[in-house]
Amino acid sequence: MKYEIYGQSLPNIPWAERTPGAVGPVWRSELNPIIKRDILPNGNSVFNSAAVPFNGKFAGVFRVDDKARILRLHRGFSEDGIHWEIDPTPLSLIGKDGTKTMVKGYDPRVLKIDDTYYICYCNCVDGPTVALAYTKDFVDFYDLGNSFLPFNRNGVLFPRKINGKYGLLSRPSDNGHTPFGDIFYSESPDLEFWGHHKHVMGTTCGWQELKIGAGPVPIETSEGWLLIYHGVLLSCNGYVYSAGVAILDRDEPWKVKYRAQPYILAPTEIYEQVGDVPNVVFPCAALCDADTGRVTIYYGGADTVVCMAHTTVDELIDFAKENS
Ligand code: BMA
Repeated sequence: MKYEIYGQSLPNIPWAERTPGAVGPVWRSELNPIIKRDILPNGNSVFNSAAVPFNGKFAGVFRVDDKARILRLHRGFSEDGIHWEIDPTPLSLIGKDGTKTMVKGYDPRVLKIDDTYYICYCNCVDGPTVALAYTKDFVDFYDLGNSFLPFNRNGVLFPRKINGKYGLLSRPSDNGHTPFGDIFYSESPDLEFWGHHKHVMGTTCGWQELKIGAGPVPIETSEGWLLIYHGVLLSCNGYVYSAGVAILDRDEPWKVKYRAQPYILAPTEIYEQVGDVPNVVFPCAALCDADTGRVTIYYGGADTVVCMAHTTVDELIDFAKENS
């Protein structure tokens, strides 16, 4: 390994070597889509979801749009990170007064800090905005409330405090299918109150000309924070969502060190091109193994299914450096 991942060993990371003939820094799982739209009888689709290592296996929080087309979050469990069982009962959060409320939200990201798993998602109760919740056991989930005023989406927490404060990336937006959007960094002493907002990066051209948003939880490496993000272009047929890679400074993550111009993944497979929203690749989670540098990305395909792709920390960092 050329570069180091500052994180845990994950010898059981779901993994496949590069597919013969695959071009570029990322290769898709040949098992895609790993979760089909009809895994739950009451579900219309399952996509844009997040997995984490949990008790030697894996747990996750899944975006399930139900058959009334209400956006719900569901917990799920897996022995191998590939084959999942999703709880058919949508997640409810326990509020400060002890009452439980079913979440109406989407696009979760999940990470562990100390002994707690945090879920950062888009809450659509009072207009879309970034909200946080936590669990210690994937049984009881607690509400931490909205982090920002509406409208904001694509909230992604950093996995440790930076300069003594928690860090969060987000993308201020509008109430609809926002035709703009840059990534910002915010700080908090307690995960509840956020401020000191700083601009991180904006749109450029081509696949990321219209808006961008953070994807999986950033991966800490010897070169900086590895950020996989999505970018959107407007074609004559609507929005097209692809994924890219950037490296942010470790101590000042609002500073971009490298940012690859070409995408790392774009909707070119049938399960990314055809679905409820065509032409969407939307990464929400990445597992990594500090010993081998392996990285496995979970992403939504066409707002319909969950897919997986593989790469390594060396592939991503070299790609970002060589194509900045
Ligand atoms: C965004 C969100 C994402 C979705 C994308 C493409 O606004 O709703 O969950 O994947 O649009 O439809």
